Amino acid sequence: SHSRDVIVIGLGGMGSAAAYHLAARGHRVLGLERFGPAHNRGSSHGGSRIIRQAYFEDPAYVPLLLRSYDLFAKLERDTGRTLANLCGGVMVGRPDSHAVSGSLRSARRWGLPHELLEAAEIRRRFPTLTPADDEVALYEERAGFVRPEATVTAHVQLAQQAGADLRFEEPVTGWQVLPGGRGVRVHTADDVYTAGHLVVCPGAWAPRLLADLGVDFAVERQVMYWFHPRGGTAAFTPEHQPVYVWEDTDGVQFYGFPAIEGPEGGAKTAFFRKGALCDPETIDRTVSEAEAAAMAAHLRTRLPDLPGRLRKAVTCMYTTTSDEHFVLARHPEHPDAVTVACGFSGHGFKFVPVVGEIVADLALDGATEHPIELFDPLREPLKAPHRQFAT
Ligand code: PYC
Repeated sequence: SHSRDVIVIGLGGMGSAAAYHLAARGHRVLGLERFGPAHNRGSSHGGSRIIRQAYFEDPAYVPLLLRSYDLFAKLERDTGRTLANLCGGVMVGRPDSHAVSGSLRSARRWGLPHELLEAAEIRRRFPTLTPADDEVALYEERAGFVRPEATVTAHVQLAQQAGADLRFEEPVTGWQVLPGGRGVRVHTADDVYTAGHLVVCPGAWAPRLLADLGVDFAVERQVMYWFHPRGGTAAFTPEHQPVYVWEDTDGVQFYGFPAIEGPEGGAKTAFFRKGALCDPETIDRTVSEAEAAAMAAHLRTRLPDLPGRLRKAVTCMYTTTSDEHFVLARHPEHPDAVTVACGFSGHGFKFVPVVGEIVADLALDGATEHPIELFDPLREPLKAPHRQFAT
C-alpha cells in the first residue's frame, strides 16, 4: 500500500484532534483506530468532561487551557455543534486541600476570574452542596463541561473534510522505525502501511504500543454513575448546579456535573482516582451493587439530594503517570520518526484541541511554541512510584 506523510495511531480524543490539525495543515494523514468513531471502550466517552482554567494540578497548564477554550469555540463554529457549556464550577475542600489551594494559586498567578466562598455562602448559592463548616470553595464562572463524543465526532468530520484517510475497526498490531531512523512501518490486522512520521495516541493501550518509551503507566478502571436526584432534576440543571471537584481530608476527590440529559437523564458523578488497575483488553465493564452503594454513601454527606435511583453506571479508563502529568513529546528513542501523546492521567479531555495542535507542531516541526516542559517523558518525577489510595 502507498505511503503517507503521517500515520496517527488511535482516533479517540487526542488522536482525532491530531489527525484534524495535521490534515488541516495540508499533510496526507492516515488514521488507524481499533474501534468505531467516538466509541465507548477507551477514555473519551460518558457524555461530559469537566473544563476549568484555575488548574489545581499546576499553573503551567493554564496557557494551554486558554488556547484549548479558543479552539473548542472554533470547533463549534466550524462544525455547527454545541460542544461546551460554561455553567460554572467549584473546587471544594479544606483551604489547604490541593483542589482549593492549587486552583487559587493558578487563578492568582494568571489573573483568572474567581471567587473564594465560605461554607455558608456555598450552601446559599448552591443548595445541592452541603460542605462541612471548615470547607471552602473556589468558584470559577468559566468552568463547565464539554461533550466528549461530540468533540471526537467533530474532529473526525473535519479531519476527513481536510482529506485525512481514517480507518476504523482496524487494530494496530505493531510498528517499527525504518532503518536509518526516518520513517515508520505500521502493521494492522489487515495491512501494512508506511509513512514519514508516526503519531501515537494510544490511550489505555500505551503499555502495549509504547513499551519502549520507558514510562510506567498505571491503567485504571474508573466508574461513572448517573443518579436520579431524589427530589427531581430541577435543582440540578446547569442553571443551578455547577460542575464540582470535591476533595476529602485523605486526598480522595470526587466530581460531578449538572443533569444535562433532561428530566430522565440523571446527573453524573464519580470518584477521581481510586480506580483498580486493569488491562484495556480484559477490563470488567460490569459495575457491582457494592460499588454503586459506596458511591451513593459518599454522596449522602456532600450532595444528599443526589443519590436517588441509579440510572446507569459505565466504566472508563485512566492512563496515569506517576506524577499525574501528561507525556507529550517526540519519542526519545526515535526522535526523528515518532511523536507521542499519552498518560493523560484522568484529566486530559479538556486539552484535546490544544493537544491536537501541539502534536501537529511536534510531528511537523519537531518543536512547539506551547509550554510543554512538564510533559517530558525523560523527567525525573516519572521515576518515582505511583500514588496509592486506600480502597
Ligand atoms: O480533569 O476536571 C478534571 C477531572 C475531574 C474528574 C476527573 N477529571
